Amino acid sequence: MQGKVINFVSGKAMVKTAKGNVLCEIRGKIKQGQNGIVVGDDVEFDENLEVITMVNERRNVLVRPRVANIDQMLICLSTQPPADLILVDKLIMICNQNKIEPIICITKSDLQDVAYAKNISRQYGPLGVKILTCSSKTGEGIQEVEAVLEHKVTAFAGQSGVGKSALINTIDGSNTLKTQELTKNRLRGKNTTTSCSIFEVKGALIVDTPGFCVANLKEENAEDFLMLYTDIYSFADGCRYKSCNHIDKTEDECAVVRALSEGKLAKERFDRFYKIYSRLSGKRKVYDKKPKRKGDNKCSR
Ligand SMILES: Nc1nc2c(ncn2[C@@H]2O[C@H](COP(=O)(O)OP(=O)(O)OP(=O)(O)O)[C@@H](O)[C@H]2O)c(=O)[nH]1
Ligand SMILES: [Mg+2]
Ligand SMILES: [Zn+2]
Repeated sequence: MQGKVINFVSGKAMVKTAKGNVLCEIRGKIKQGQNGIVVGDDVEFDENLEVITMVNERRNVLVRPRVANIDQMLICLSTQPPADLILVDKLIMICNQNKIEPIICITKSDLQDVAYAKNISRQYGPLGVKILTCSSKTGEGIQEVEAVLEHKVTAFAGQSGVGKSALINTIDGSNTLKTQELTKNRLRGKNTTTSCSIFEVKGALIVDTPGFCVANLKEENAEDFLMLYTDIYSFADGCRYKSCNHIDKTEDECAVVRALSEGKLAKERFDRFYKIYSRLSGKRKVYDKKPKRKGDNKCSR
């Protein structure tokens, strides 16, 4: 019989099947953990023995949280805590790298005006990323969020405190998931959600994550990094010189400079890109390292 691993309970895998959930043993060659079976795995199991017999090939697998076969990522951002758009850029890159569809979800719309959503649209609209706005408090936009989740496996990602668990609770019409007020600790990146499991909510499979980790991102060299900024990469293709630095050129020479002046690429997004790109390409040392504070969550970036 076939099913999907939705979480682990005392060393066993909870497998969701068309006929309900079955708690299966993990034996023999199939192991749980770093190189073994993970949440999201599609598996075959022996119905009588309730033992997993095979793990199907994965479409993708992320490192932290360890989760496989994600269709789309709902990247949540809001004004509380203030949005970290470098993190949003990086989450989109992780999506591009792992064939996951990124969707931006502006949460807590009751706390900000339309100008905020417009600014986000200006920066991310040109990428073709879907942008939703919602509030768990007022219910605004919740139906639109539900519609994109249907029949898909979606990982909820974004900074701690952005309202991921609250949003899942609202969609579910329950209070199953723990949420927490923003406190000093929260702003330092201590997550309320600490484990990774899949929930079935109104025909959608949802992974609530303890703040996604950009440890998933393999930004080894400048060229690979540029390719993951798909919008900038597609403009860079039109530059006159092969080794264009996209910065001190004229509009005639450089398609990126041209896109910036025509408003097809947001300056803020380019600046965030360039800061890391120039460090990777060794062009300029502009990477300002912040000293680490005690208690900072290792996994918030
Ligand atoms: N005003 C307002 N507050 C909200 C909304 N959604 C969530 N909150 C509040 O934001 C705080 C954090 O929400 P959580 O759902 O715990 O945030 P989270 O993203 O799951 O955080 P982690 O689990 O730490 O990653 C809570 O105090 C919620 O009540 C909203 O739509 N409007
Ligand atoms: Mg949470
Ligand atoms: Zn250029």
